[in-house]
Amino acid sequence: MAVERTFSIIKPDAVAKNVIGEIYSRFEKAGLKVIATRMVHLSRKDAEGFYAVHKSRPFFKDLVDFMISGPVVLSVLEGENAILKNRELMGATDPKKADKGTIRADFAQSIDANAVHGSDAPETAKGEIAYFFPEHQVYSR
Ligand code: RTP
Ligand code: MG
Repeated sequence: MAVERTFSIIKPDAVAKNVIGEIYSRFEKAGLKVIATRMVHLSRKDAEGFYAVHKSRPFFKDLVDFMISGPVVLSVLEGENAILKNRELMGATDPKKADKGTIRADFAQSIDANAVHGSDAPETAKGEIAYFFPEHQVYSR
């Protein structure tokens, strides 16, 4: 299994809940290393650009409004099978459908306020990482 990188966002609801450390701890216990990190309050332009793939979806405006409602934590995670591993740790998009013990089951309150984002494929991971982190701010180890 190859070492991969994935992109993670701890969304405004989870930052407000004070569970940044809890979530990082789950990444680390699963063998994922935080190799880049930054807390930021996204601008509307940043959030719209990041979610451009969802532009025509009915939930786009609510999603962007939510993502700019407070600070978020952006991270690059590295490890074996990192993309799928992170998706498993996150659980289903809708926390009501998320497996017990996943981040969303434990910390999310709704499909909008669902605690975390994680890349869904190698190409999207690459693009999402590059959207927020220049290569010299990513500390592979
Ligand atoms: P994410 O991109 O945040 O990791 O989540 P995901 O892959 O599980 O979900 P995705 O389909 O990519 O949707 C991105 C985010 O949009 C919100 N959403 N709302 N109301 C709705 O039907 C709906 N569907 C999606 C969620 O916050 C989701 O995380
Ligand atoms: Mg997605």
